[in-house]
Amino acid sequence: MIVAVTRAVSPALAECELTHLARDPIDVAKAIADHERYEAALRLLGARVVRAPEEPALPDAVFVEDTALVLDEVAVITRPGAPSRRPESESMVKVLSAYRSLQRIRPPGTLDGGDVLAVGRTIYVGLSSRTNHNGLAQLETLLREWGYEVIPVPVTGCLHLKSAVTQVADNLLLINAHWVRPECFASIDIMTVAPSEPAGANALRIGTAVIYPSHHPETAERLDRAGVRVVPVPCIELAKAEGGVTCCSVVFEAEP
Ligand code: CIR
Repeated sequence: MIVAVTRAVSPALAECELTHLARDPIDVAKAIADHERYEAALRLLGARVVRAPEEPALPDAVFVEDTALVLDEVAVITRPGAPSRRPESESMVKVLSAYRSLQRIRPPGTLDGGDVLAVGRTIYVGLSSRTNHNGLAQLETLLREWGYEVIPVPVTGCLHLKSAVTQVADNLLLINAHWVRPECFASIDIMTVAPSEPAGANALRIGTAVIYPSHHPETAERLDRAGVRVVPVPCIELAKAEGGVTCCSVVFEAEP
């Protein structure tokens, strides 16, 4: 069974952290409606949606991806780089302990789940404004016993590694080559985003399909031509908060 942990949009979303975008008014009611469409897309693709407890006082709490990394063997509770986001982790501990044994990133390490791209046994970790060398080193130590290779990847111009690159098929990455160097992923095929859609590299792969923002139609067309099934979702309001489709869930395999 595929589990997708999500969390309700906070009514305080408009006070979210922002790094690269100017603050643009957010229609929270529309963000909530879009988020419901996103959860419906997860269910359509066979995932069981498990909602983490609401955190109405934490503006960015809907972006659960940043709080945890779940692998087959273990879940790692992260220590988000933005101090305002650190209280989001505690309620994820309760949810994820039902599925995995837990490890934690500890101070002075910081690591956002949005900076972690797992491709098989290789874990690419973005060195962004949110994830530091200490966090990366802790992750490497935690995962060594299971034979994962942790590879640091410099990221510029965007918030997280997965703003710049995500996996869309078995051996295919979707990438914005201005934000991350394609050479970092030497053995994997690369498809670039449409030039007019620089934020289009964030796709959420579920099985053989991807959940993908409906506001990036040209890149969606490229994915379609490459044989990737695209399930479009509206997510412009969450994008104003610098969120994408991977950020709104933590997806993993679990026993039924
Ligand atoms: C933040 O700046 O932390 C939020 N406003 C957006 C987080 C998006 N998360 C992600 O891409 N994994």
